[in-house]
Amino acid sequence: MSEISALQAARAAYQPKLPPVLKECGPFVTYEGSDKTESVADPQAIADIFPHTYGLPIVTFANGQEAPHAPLKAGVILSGGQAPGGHNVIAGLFDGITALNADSELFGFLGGPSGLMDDNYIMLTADIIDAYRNTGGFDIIGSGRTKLETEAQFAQVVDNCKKHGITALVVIGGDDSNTNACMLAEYMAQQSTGIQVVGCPKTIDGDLKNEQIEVSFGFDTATKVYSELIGNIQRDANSARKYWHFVKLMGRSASHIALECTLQTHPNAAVISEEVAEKAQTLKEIVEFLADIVRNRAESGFNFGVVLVPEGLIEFIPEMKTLIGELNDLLAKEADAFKDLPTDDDKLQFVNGRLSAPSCQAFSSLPGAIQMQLMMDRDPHGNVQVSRIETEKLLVDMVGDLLREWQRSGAYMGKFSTQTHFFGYEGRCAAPSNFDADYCYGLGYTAAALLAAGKTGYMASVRNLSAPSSEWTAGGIPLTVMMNMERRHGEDRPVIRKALVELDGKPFAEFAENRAAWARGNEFVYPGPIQYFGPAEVCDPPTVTLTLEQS
Ligand code: FBP
Repeated sequence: MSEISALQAARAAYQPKLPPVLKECGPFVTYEGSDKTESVADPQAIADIFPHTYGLPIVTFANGQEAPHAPLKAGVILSGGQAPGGHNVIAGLFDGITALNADSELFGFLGGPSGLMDDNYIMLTADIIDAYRNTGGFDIIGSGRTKLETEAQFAQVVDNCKKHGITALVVIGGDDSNTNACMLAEYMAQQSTGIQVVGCPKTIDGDLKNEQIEVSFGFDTATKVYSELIGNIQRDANSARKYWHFVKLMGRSASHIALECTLQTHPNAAVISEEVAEKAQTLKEIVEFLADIVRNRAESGFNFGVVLVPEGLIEFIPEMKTLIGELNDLLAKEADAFKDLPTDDDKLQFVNGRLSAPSCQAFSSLPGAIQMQLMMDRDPHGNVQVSRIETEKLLVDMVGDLLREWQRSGAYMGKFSTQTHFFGYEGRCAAPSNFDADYCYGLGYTAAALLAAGKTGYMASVRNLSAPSSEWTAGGIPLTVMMNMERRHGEDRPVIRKALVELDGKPFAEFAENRAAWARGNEFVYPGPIQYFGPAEVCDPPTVTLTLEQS
């Protein structure tokens, strides 16, 4: 076995805290059900597509008593981007099913959904699980972004499960993966396969949430890691007083990560994509807004500062959204012709000649490097890979150009030296905070209890998360509750609704109330690194977003 750090060795001994009902009753819980449920939108369309799994009650675990249970053979996959705590979900699931019956078995399908289709797996034994408890990463079985959505794929999954006698699958993933889990559950029920499907809410992006799913796992740890780094940069900026730092933060679409880090650290400026879309701000207006903050601070003698930019920003700027939509269609339809073009110039000409006039103008206004980044390969869902677009550099360039213009007319006298950063991969595989270690273990254990209760088409739900874990509750929410119809690739399709930052919500209100003061002064907060040993207020606090949302 490779060497492990002293911290990892100490963390291996950490026993995650379970919601009390699971701690007392193990997976042998009884449950209470709500009334028949409805989907968040388009109820008739969703009911028609999911006749076997629509309308199930929300399940809340109550009491329970140990009782004999047959061994359970379950399979598990990790799907999509890494998020801290994934290993603890698997550990909770393993402990849950082996508490039901010591002979239960857990198949870990390798590399995400493709492992399930190709029957590529390892048996997850107690020794393997023990080596990964409370660690970051998804390396125990790996992950992948293959889509699992066609009937032929589902049939292959059934064949593989039947071959091994697997009667339950747990999908640990984000909105797209759980949308696929919902379809798989419906297929399993429709075909009377007897195979249960349960999901767990994963993504650092924090955009898989609703009334029952208070937060997706990994968001807590990732935002704490980024906030530590931002705090360190703010201290450096405030010490050296010579640089403006532009920091791009991961989060494919929603700005929850950027907003949470802003609330934790109080930078001089933060752009929130959802506000940009709501106000239909142009790129030029965003640049003017930021340049104005730089100029005002220069007048106070502060030629330094920190700006946070969400990764998904570019797709929320109306003219860029249209441009990206056209590029996505073009690159999908003419993929072969485009792939064969030999030079970057040929590619630019090819694209320019096929865009609408306004998009052509928006495209031409961008620096060459960004144009090339917008033409890079799409992800399996046909989306631009926003993590590879250097929005922070784009903004630095454009703000710098505008400040130079103002300088020439005497409207600005300051200095604008810059540094750019992108924080994403630094936090995605960090060792889980106590919050994520407990939450993830609870989610995995909840999934086991849902399986024991015979449930299918549910997502594991652990709730009341802003309170200490001794007050957490657990249960399941039907996957169909989260679904609505959306236009994807020219078709109306059922998908789990993504949760964007709500501009009338408390976290955004807190930012809006304070941002002018944070822009003017140096009210930086330095959160420091995640702590595991020490007082609860240092080691266990939930995110500011969760605290405000539940206050
Ligand atoms: P998931 O939604 O699958 O959890 O992934 C989130 C994410 O971390 C985004 O924030 C980011 O845009 C993307 O993954 C990057 O993924 P990759 O490294 O596969 O390009």
